[in-house]
Amino acid sequence: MPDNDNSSKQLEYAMLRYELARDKILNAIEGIKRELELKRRLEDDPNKYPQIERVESRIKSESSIMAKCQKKGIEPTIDNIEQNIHDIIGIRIVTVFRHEIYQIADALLATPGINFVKVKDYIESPKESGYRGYHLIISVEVYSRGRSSIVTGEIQIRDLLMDAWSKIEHRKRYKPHDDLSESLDASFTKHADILDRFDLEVDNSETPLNGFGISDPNLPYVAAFQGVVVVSDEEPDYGDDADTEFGSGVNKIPKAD
Ligand code: 0O2
Repeated sequence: MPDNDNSSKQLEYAMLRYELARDKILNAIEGIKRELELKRRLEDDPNKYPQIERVESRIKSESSIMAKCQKKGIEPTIDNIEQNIHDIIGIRIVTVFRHEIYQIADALLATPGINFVKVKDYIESPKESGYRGYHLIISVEVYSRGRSSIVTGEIQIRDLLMDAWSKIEHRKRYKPHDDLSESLDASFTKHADILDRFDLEVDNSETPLNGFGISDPNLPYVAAFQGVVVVSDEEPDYGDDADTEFGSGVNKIPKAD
């Protein structure tokens, strides 16, 4: 991390931008969660609406940021960090059922101010470890020091079974403090597959995918799930002196008529 006075001030300002962006994303999620809770309370069939079981968030620690810079082979400058590391803000949403993951992703991407950058679908393509989850990289605009900045963050959406496995595996294997026996190592991967089968079995596939009332297949953001990226009428103008530019990483195409 840069060590002179000016750099450490710049770092503090960068961290402020991350905190503002995290709060903005959390606020959007809270809006979705509360509306769903209300719908579940007021409507005839509460199971029609997805349920957000819990929301967690963290800002990556300085040592983790340094480790990630090393892993990516980049100098740990603020510009490099802002442009190459997209999970400094990490937000996790836990749903009850598997299909609800996609409904929540849908709802998020339909929220004004939340811009789609990239999806990593570790449910369709689990990691070798057995890890499953739906990771959305999104960006939001924040204002500080009289300027606008685009800040990216990662939203991990998992259901309860995926989350339980991941939490235990995170403690015992993913970020281990002790050596893991070979048999437990293999057991994690085997049980990820077993849980996946159970997860599919209990998933209520009858629940309509438009339960939240916004998942219209004609809406352009739905294309995001098909690997095409989307969602704005036109490229926003952040001005020449915007703090960071993720323009090249944020792959926006105009809405279809
Ligand atoms: P922590 O402690 O949870 O914050 P990238 O360079 O960002 O594209 P990366 O870092 O592999 O590639 O990102 P990716 O694939 O989105 O995964 C990052 C996060 O997913 C991790 O964050 C974990 O939270 C979770 N994750 C990924 N793989 C596993 C796994 O095998 N087991 C578990 N339990 N979690 C996993 P961090 O920052 O690594 O860790």
